[in-house]
Amino acid sequence: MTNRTPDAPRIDGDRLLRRIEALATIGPIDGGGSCRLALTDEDRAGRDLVVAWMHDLDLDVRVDGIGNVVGVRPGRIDGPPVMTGSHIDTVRTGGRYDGNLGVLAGLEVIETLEQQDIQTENPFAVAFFTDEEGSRFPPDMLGSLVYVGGMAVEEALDIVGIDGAVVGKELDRIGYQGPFPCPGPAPRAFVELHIEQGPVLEAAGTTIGAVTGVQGISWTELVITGQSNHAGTTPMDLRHDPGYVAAAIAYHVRQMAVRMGGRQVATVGRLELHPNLVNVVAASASMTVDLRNTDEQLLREAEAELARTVTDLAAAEGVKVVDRTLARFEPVEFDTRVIDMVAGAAADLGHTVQRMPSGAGHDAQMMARVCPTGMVFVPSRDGISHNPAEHTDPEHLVAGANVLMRTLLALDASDLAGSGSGVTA
Ligand code: HGY
Ligand code: MN
Ligand code: MN
Repeated sequence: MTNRTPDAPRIDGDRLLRRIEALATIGPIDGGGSCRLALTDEDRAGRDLVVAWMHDLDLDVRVDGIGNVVGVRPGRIDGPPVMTGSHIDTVRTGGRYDGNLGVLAGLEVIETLEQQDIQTENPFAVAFFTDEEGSRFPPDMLGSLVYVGGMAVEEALDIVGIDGAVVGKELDRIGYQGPFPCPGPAPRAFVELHIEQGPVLEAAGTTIGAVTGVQGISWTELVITGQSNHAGTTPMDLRHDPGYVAAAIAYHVRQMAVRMGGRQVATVGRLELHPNLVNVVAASASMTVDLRNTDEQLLREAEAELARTVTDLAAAEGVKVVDRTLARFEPVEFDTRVIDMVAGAAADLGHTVQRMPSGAGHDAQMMARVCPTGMVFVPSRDGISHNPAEHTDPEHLVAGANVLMRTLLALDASDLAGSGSGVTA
């Protein structure tokens, strides 16, 4: 589509794509994706690469007590920056765009401003937040949650991961426990570019999503303890089988989400049996249930039904269940003024745009607690993400970065003030 505003600065698309490729080579996995679980050596290597790029741009690089990294370019005046960013940690089977695009597009915007000698009114900042995925150390969005004061850094540093590692020890081990305070300073505004990770934009043939908010998230871990026994000799009516109860819970939450319809989703992503042998009735099962909905009341109803189901199954089978909440965030609505700026920037640049909620969690949902916040989405091929096959067409990556830049510059020139967010939490 032709650009209706030829004067707007444009990013260097090839440079952005080169950086995405370079970061993807760290923690590479089959299929072209990456595995950089939070605070692992691979995460450290990814951090080191992005920090080096920040230094190349002479940014003032600040590392805080939970390992969030913020690079700041000065503006004409001092004060809270216009901020962008995302995350560079990945799930175990991550793609190369989830999170990485938002951080590298932020770097690209700053490099473009530098190259074209454009001085902004306010400082500009690009950040990557620690442990956005939450799959090693729950909850997700841990770093940005601490950044906005949603969790004390001391509490976050004590979190034990699925592998028994401790956040504070790992942060120290990789050399990213920084001196800057948590909570961090509220920016003037925050906009995050991210792949949609779902099928909506591609199905509609739309290039840009002006994200209206993020749905509510509920993560529960269930540890089910029964009686290990012989698979061949134990009559069915004498069993106390955690494997059966775990499977029944997985079946029930799937049926519940399908029955509820709308935007309700339910996922059993982690399920481990012990001793996990073909001829042994399991002694224990450990599983997670991820429930999400854009409607807080419906999400609570889904949680209540899960709790009833677990209680009933445990009583009938004679097993013990210990549940633990790993993450619980209510739906968030972004600032309508920022959403409008994203939609306006997309239209000005000649791109198709539609407003939509996010099914995935993002650091922006935390930043919305402290400043006017929005997000820019670009399409995901076949709606696939959290999968090495994750793909977004280069022209969409570039379009998203240009919309991000235009939105940030609009925020810089605006007199936007106040939190303005619609945070329900
Ligand atoms: O789980 C999520 O939605 C995000 O990828 N952390
Ligand atoms: Mn992400
Ligand atoms: Mn993700």
